[in-house]
Amino acid sequence: MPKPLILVLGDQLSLDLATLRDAPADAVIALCEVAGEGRYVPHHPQKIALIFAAMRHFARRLRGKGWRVHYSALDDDDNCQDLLDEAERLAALYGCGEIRVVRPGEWRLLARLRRRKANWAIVEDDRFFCPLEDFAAWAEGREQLRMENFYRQMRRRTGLLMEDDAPAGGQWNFDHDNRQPIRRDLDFPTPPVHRRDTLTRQVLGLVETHFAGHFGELEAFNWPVTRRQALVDLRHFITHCLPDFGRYQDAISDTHPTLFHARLSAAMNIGLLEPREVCEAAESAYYRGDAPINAVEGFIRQILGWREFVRGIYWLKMPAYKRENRLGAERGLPAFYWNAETDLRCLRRALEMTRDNAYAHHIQRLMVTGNFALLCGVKPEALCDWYLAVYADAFEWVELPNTLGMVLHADGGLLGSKPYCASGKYIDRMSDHCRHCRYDVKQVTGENACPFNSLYWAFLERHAERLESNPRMKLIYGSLKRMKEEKRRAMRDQASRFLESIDWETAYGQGDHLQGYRDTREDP
Ligand code: FAD
Ligand code: DLZ
Repeated sequence: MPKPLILVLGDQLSLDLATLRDAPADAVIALCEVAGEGRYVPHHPQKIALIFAAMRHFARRLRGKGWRVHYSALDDDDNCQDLLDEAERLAALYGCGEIRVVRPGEWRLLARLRRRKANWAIVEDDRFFCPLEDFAAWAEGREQLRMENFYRQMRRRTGLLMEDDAPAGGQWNFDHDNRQPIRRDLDFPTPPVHRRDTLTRQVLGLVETHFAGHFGELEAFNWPVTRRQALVDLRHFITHCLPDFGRYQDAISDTHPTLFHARLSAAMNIGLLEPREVCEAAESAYYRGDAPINAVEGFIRQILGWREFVRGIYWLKMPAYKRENRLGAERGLPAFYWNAETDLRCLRRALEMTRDNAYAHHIQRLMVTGNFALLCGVKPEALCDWYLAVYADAFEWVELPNTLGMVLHADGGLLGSKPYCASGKYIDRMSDHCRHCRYDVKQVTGENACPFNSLYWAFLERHAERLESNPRMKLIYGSLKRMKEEKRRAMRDQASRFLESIDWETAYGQGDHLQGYRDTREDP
């Protein structure tokens, strides 16, 4: 048998990867930095640096284990700058009969792979708890796909937080103990600072040179680029953050980007940490008595429940899922999503933190930048590409269902039973932004009124036909109906004036930072 070429993608950096586990001793392992992957959306420079630095360290680790590794660096003269072309070039160069790759996490790449003529073998990705065929079997025949039902099944299947047949602590879900707002006296743990070795410093220089026009700063780069660094982050989270994770999971801080969140999604998504070991570390903390059940259950639910659930939905529904737009949203993105120049304090801080760290926590993504885009009617395509670009953990299998489904409700309620729309009142309750804001969160109309308020009511009016019969929205539509028409008109006008004042990206790819990106996404 001629030796295979094993292509390891930048988000597959795990020694236990299916293709590596079964690799013959003479296999050539290829890791390829290519401009094509850096540019199909304008990724945040920290995301590109994370992937490249982690790839370079992983190649070194593989060599240390005795593997023959070919590493295509971005500035190699003979680099094709496209993943699939480059792998085919290397297969020819090394006389490999077959190219093996674990199923990529994005449809665009899988679709391209399936159309290739060379001898590609696509191997299932088993770094998840739930194989895709099991998810499809679970979904089969169900009228509604609800995370909570799926999650309970996953708890039973994995035994995580299970005591015989019963959930630990006597309940499946402890969210009633969570959801506390920000408090002035909270002391947030500082994440570990990772040393930048020569490889990482070289990558930072490379990214600075080649991706200078992309939105995002490199200066604060502090992502784990090796498994060892990722384990340091995991230990830090379990010791210092997990005990308070549940309580303050939904809180938003004007100053602190991470609060008690794990900041582990990027490491898990690129293969430096296994979701199972992360869940088991949290479970052990509970049984040691180091973290309460509401925190541990809430945390495990995010990974065993939401993370697996959105992946299942993605592969079940793609490629049609990406075209969904049930609320008929047609606006481009507000231009300030690319420069953080807005006087809405909550948005400004979420965007600044995103720019500086390639990170914003879930509630900032869902209830600040996401909620604002939902209320304004930003079209899924524009918002999804933004989320895919700006976060270090962003890969389409997880980003798209969260954005299109959870945030924009563009799938008609497949992923979530109601839109997560909210007025300024919610942001004021959960955060300390509003007291720094030029707008008054208590006002709905008038020059100083918080724009979230009128946008919220205008959104509800606009989509009444579709949403008012939703049992979870009945209460709020009751309030809307009780309002006098005069007040409703004033709110509508206020929202319209605000929307007119925004600088919108009218066509995708219009801004300098986006020029040319659209064309690089799929083979013609
Ligand atoms: P924590 O809050 O500490 O949560 C722990 C872990 O749970 C995370 O590391 C993550 O692996 C998992 N998790 C939590 N919520 C979700 C969720 N809704 N879906 C899937 N996994 C979840 N997550 C990504 O990994 N990549 C993305 O591209 C991504 N895009 C998102 C886009 C939008 C619009 C929204 C609302 C959410 C998105 N999420 C995404 C989910 C979530 O916001 C991030 O996983 C989380 O903020 C990562 O930070 P953390 O590790 O500190 O998470
Ligand atoms: C995100 C990314 C970037 C920026 N660059 C590369 C790269 O140069 N080489 C590579 O193998 N992978 C990269 N990735 C990750 C891929 O985009 C990812 O594997 C696919 O989107 C599938 O999830």
